[in-house]
Amino acid sequence: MPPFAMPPVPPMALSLDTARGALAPEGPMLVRRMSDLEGLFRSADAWRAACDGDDPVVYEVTSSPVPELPRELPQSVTTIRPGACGGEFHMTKGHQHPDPQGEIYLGLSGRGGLLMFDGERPEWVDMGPGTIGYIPPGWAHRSVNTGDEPYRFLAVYPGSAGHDYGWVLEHGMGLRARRGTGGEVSLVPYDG
Ligand code: M6P
Ligand code: ZN
Repeated sequence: MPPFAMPPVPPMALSLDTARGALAPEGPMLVRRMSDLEGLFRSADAWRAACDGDDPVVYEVTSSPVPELPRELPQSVTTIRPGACGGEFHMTKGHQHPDPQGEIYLGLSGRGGLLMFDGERPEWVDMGPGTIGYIPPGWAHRSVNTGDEPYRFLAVYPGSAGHDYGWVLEHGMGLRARRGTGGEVSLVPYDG
């Protein structure tokens, strides 16, 4: 019998509470605080001050029970809280897939952006409820909350893709999303 005939999880329905970002049944849950985002914001001083303060939760990731294994299609719901650090909007760490495979995001609530970078070219996709963002193979990806409410999205990705965070620390993401004086999004060069 081929291995895919004995799946680690059975066929199932999941319920998604878009207002709370909850999945049922639910798998692992991840909470990332400001102190988990070292080296990512432009202003190291602002980042340190936030860590030394209340070290706020920046985002939470709720996963389905589908495991990150080859041939599986795990799902997760990420909620990025509103806010900024040194004028830069709250964002995810961002990662590259060590096994270059695509990924799909579906905006659920709030306003955000999907920043992608292939090492040379950055791309920005405005995200909101009902927007599907497509991440092609080989593009690192980071999500940003550009609004005043929590920004929430569903992700579906190949279970063998993996998460390489070192790639982003080494190569950057091409652009930074800063909050303008009127609250608007200002995209600036990564070192700007
Ligand atoms: C989405 C998916 C996850 C990812 C999460 C948080 O839900 O892309 O695979 O873990 O966002 O992003 P990061 O891993 O960059 O912190
Ligand atoms: Zn990914």
